[in-house]
Amino acid sequence: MLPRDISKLTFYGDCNSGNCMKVRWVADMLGVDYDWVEIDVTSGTTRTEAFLALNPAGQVPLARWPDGRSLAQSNAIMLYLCDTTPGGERLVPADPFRRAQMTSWLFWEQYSHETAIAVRRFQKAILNKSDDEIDPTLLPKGRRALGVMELQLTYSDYLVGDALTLADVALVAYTRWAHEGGFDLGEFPAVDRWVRRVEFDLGVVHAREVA
Ligand SMILES: N[C@@H](CCC(=O)N[C@@H](CS)C(=O)NCC(=O)O)C(=O)O
Repeated sequence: MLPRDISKLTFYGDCNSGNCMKVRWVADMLGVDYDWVEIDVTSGTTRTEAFLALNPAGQVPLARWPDGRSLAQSNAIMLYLCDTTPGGERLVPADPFRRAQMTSWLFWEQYSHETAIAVRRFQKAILNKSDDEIDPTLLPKGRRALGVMELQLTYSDYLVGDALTLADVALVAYTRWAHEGGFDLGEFPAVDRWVRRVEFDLGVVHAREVA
């Protein structure tokens, strides 16, 4: 059930979704006051008329304000939170080129990383499909994405320079769960070290220790 009226910023999200958790981590880091409405993405709730009225794409995360505004897309929500919350500038470089580098990683995450690593993890760990039932292109595509990150993180501690930005938050969301999708971070040691670094910065327990 979706609340009809809300009195403060409300996030609709599923705690098993990296896209949803990245929004939550940023909100928590910035001390944003919000309500969280848990929506299991396998329950069909995102396809109900009530939810589609808020987000025609039928996806979480979704941010909704009491004045009626709603915003979809995890990376857009994170950017908006940083742009409108004191302290948000800590996660977004002031220099326009650095900011563009961060945005470049955000687009890459959604096009080349999430579409392989998050999708394979969803099929394997959430829908419990066997490897035979999963699109065989996802494994090499995800490994290629991890290889790109490995190359960058061999040279820098964070994806953009030497400080945490939204690029790290966006990309750690599913990289930390990559093992659940059948990926071995042991093959990508710089990525593995970076995952622990970013989890520490976010105050998140290491994913493999939770498991
Ligand atoms: N590009 C979107 C992806 C959102 C997305 O894929 N959401 C999934 C959960 S991770 C979802 O809501 N799936 C439910 C559905 O498609 O019905 C974002 O970054 O917010």
